Amino acid sequence: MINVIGLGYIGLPTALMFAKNGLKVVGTDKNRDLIDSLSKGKLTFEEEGLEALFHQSVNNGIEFSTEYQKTNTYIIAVPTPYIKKSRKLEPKYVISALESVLEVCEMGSLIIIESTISPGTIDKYIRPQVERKGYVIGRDVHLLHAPERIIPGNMIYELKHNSRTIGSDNLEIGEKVKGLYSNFCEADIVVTDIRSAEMSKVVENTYRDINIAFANELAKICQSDDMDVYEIIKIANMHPRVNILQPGPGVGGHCISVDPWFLVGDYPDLTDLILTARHINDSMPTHVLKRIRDIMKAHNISDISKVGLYGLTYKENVDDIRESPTLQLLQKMDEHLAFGVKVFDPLITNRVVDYQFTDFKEFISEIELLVVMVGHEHIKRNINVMEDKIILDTKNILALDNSYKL
Ligand code: SAJ
Repeated sequence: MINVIGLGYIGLPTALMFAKNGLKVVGTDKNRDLIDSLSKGKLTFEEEGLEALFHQSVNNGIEFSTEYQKTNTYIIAVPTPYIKKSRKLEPKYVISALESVLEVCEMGSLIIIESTISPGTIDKYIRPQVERKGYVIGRDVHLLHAPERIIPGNMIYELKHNSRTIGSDNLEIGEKVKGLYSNFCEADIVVTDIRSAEMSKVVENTYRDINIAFANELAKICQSDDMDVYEIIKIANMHPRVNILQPGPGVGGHCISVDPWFLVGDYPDLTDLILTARHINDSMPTHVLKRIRDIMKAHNISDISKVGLYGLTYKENVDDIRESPTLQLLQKMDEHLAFGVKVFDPLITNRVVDYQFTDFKEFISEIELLVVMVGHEHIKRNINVMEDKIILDTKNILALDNSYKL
């Protein structure tokens, strides 16, 4: 039996995939409300294909509990927040999950950490903790790191089709865990050592952050000198060895905007490029604010309450607002005591910020300048409602001739 610890964005779909493919799975989370909800057949977040997968897994007997189970295979997928001040990883949830596992696990158990951790975390925090409890690693328990790679919005497809990495001290044990993941993962699974697995995960997200920073810097250059950044990126990407990502109002989410900081925090003297990329991406909400100010001036709009931000989530078609560019932008406005900008997101129905609307038509009717911060499908379907609005399309998704761009 596999005991999956932590039933959030990663743990839940992973547990469901194992169960769907016939393995006995118990999902454990300390959040009783979450367990009650899942036990009643109610999902806690939306994701393409998750509902169907959930029903299949329930039919296959997946169980949910607040208790850690006595077994020999654990997958830990608890959050690893980062400490804002030091920019370092906060390992306390992984450590506490590990301690609870050690209290119940069978001898020779596999303890697989899926949560993203900064390079060196297992050596620095996890191994000493296991040893302090009197266990011999490699004999009493086996530690592994199997970082996830799935992208919100396409998680279920990617769980099956993305290649994976298994970090292990011992090749044989690594191969055993590779066999386990092969139950649902059809792509290559690379077995490597633990530090390489930790590092490669953070490197992947850092690579994307740097690439987006390049696109954002290009957007600023092009905007300053009246060139079309989208046209230029499109043409450059036709070169067989060029693949520039898209500029946008900032980089949010719990991965790309966070993981590069682990490298900066641990290697401050060696991370000039990574740090600069972070600064460029973090500067984008301010760049959007400048664009808003210039457009307001050009159209004689003096009242900020005539401006509406569309989108609160960190990217399109997900309901996750962590570190979102819109929240970053509102924070900047707050610092300048500029209140009253209106906000709407079709996927966020609970109230998370001031001046937030839940009715799209009402939101639109009260504003003159619409700032598209997120490219949800919803807005593409509603272009007709916005005909008389001035539009700043920071995601370049509306294909309107007269809209302003980043
Ligand atoms: N963004 C841009 N321009 C782009 C692409 C993205 O501005 O061309 C922005 C998005 O709008 C968003 C942010 O970047 O604010 C991050 O979004 P994302 O779609 O690039 O990535 P995440 O954070 O949803 O998921 C990433 C993925 N990592 C990589 O692609 C290397 C995913 O595979 C990881 O599993 C995930 O991080 C994670 O959990 O680490």
